[in-house]
Amino acid sequence: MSDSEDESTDREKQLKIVLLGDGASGKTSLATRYSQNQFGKQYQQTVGLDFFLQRIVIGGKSHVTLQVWDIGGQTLGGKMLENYIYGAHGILLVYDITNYNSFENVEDWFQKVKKVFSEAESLPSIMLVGNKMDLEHIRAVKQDRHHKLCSEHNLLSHFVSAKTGDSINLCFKKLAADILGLKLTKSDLEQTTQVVKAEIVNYSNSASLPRHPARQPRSSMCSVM
Ligand code: G3D
Ligand code: MG
Repeated sequence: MSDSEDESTDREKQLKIVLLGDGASGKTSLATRYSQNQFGKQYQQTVGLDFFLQRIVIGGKSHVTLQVWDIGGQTLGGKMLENYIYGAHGILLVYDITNYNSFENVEDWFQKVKKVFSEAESLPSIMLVGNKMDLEHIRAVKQDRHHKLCSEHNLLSHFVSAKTGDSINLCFKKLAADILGLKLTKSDLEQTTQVVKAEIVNYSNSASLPRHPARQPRSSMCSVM
């Protein structure tokens, strides 16, 4: 296959994934952990909107690029929100398992997605993500409630911790596999469930650290699609 054919295949397989959910549910932390394997050093945002690209392999042979969007400080009433959701192939509806309110509001975030896709034939793949699993001891949302909401709205389900990194790669892989109609293999599951220790940040030194490691193919400026 020539280089140009290679590139066009890659372009075809770029999936837009949008992180939605209440402020402080951990969207930016999830994005930072996934893109840079870091916690607590949030990337600089451009006018409250940002995305990065992440290449993954599913089933050992299907290459796909995820275009992961963080909506920044946008709230449910935010003017730009519908533009961010527009064209998404996958949505992560994120809530904080220690904050019941953030779970209750998932319904409204879901309705917003339905509104944006009301003219379309089908909804994107949507996953309910309970974040902050490292705080299980102060969990405020019972697992039953989580699973009930998933079955009511036909949502994929996942629990993660942006702090420890637990299960984050698998979360994105599961969503991408669902979008593409692919099955995850045993090796996909094994490779992506490892727990990464949260880094202890020395805030007095962290200001001088580079925020964007060179190997990360991400854009610091982007336009609304
Ligand atoms: P948002 O982008 O959805 O608004 P952030 O949320 O990513 O900014 O996270 C909000 C706060 O929750 C941050 O704390 C962040 O460190 C914390 N947080 C995010 N994910 C986790 C997690 O998995 N576990 C724990 N324990 N905390 C998490 P601060 O104190 O900076 O506001
Ligand atoms: Mg944020």
